[in-house]
Amino acid sequence: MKVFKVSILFFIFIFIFFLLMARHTLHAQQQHNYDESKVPDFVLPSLLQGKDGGSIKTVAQWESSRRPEIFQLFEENVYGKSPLEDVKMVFHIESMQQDALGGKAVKKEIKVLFIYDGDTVDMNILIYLPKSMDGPAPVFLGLNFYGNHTIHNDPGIAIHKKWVRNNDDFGISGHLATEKSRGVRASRWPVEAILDRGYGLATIYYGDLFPDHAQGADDGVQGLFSPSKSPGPDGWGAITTWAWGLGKAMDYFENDTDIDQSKVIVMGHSRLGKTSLWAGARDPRFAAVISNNSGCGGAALFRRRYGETVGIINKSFPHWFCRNFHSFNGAEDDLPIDQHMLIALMAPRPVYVASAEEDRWADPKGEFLSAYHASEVYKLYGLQGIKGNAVPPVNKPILSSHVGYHIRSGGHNVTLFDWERYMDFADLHLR
Ligand code: GTR
Repeated sequence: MKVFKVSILFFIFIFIFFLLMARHTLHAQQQHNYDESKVPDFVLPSLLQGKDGGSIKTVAQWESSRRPEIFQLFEENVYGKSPLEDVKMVFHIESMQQDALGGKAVKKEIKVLFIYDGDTVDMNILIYLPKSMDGPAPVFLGLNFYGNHTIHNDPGIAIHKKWVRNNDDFGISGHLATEKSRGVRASRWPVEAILDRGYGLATIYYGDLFPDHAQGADDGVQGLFSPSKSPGPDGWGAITTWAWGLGKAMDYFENDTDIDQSKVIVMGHSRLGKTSLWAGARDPRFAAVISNNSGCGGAALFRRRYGETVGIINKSFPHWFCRNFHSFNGAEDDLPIDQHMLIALMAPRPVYVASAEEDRWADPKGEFLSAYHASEVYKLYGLQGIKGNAVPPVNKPILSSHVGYHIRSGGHNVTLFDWERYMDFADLHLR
């Protein structure tokens, strides 16, 4: 009897011990640091040293061996792979207006139908092109958070019927968008200013591809392939699915003679900035890539562990990355990559990273350092990257080099200042 009691006590003790340990680990993962003096020492994985230890000295070596190696590491450990089988696509012109926005723009709404194994999912591209253009227009392409109708108060934009995140300020409840949310995100999409500078704008509601919640996969594109092909540990998360959709928009642009397919600039903010970077890495057809306040899993270096960390992001958004990525919670130094390598995958194409001074969660310094370290690969191409390793002064953009950067005053947002710099950068490098 006594032995029995002792062993029960022993088990209770062990149980409590493990409970405390688990809590401690969880706590350690959720803590975030905003103190620069507490950023740990770290060594970044080398860009120009291959897996076999050999050093990469030429563009040919980079393109044939190191770049594919790094790309695969990102697919397997961070974002996940999209299926090898492809879908069929049908493009429908849903609307076409020659004198939109008071005569400034040609507006089109294109429904892209993805067809696989008898099932369909649709993605809707809203496009504004400058009316004054002669010849195909260069275009900025970006996903949006609440629906195409939220980017402008143009009454001609269709309102989607997909799942959408509730937002009291935007009058969105019951996960359904209504007329009330028309134009609510217009401040982030200065359509007229973009048109005035001779660029077009194309945008897609990201929920068409993967509704942004942990159970969203089957209600978007992944539902076409699953359940028979549900993703394995290195299978696609939401970010890869969103990036996949951006690539499909590029397929559409190749069929639209009003769009200059050689000048499509993919741009995204926050989680959609993580997505624009990954889309640019996956698809070399994007002529330039822009990351706006993309932070952890975007431009910021994981190893700095400043602001949002791997453990925190995987806990809050378990569906964004592949399952393998979760094994790096609290273990950033074990990652075979860091985000300077993601930026380097854009080379030799122009890439722009933007931070905001008050957006500490996204780690502005970590975003800058990624851009700085990626510049090594641009040098291989004989192109100018970012020169010094000091963050430039606030609101003083670096534009002339192939790797651009600015830190803007203010918080986590997309402003006219940001857009104007993206257009300056595109004018310099693409026109
Ligand atoms: C935050 C998340 C960030 C960023 C942001 C956004 O909650 O922690 O990584 O992606 O959302 O996308 O707005």
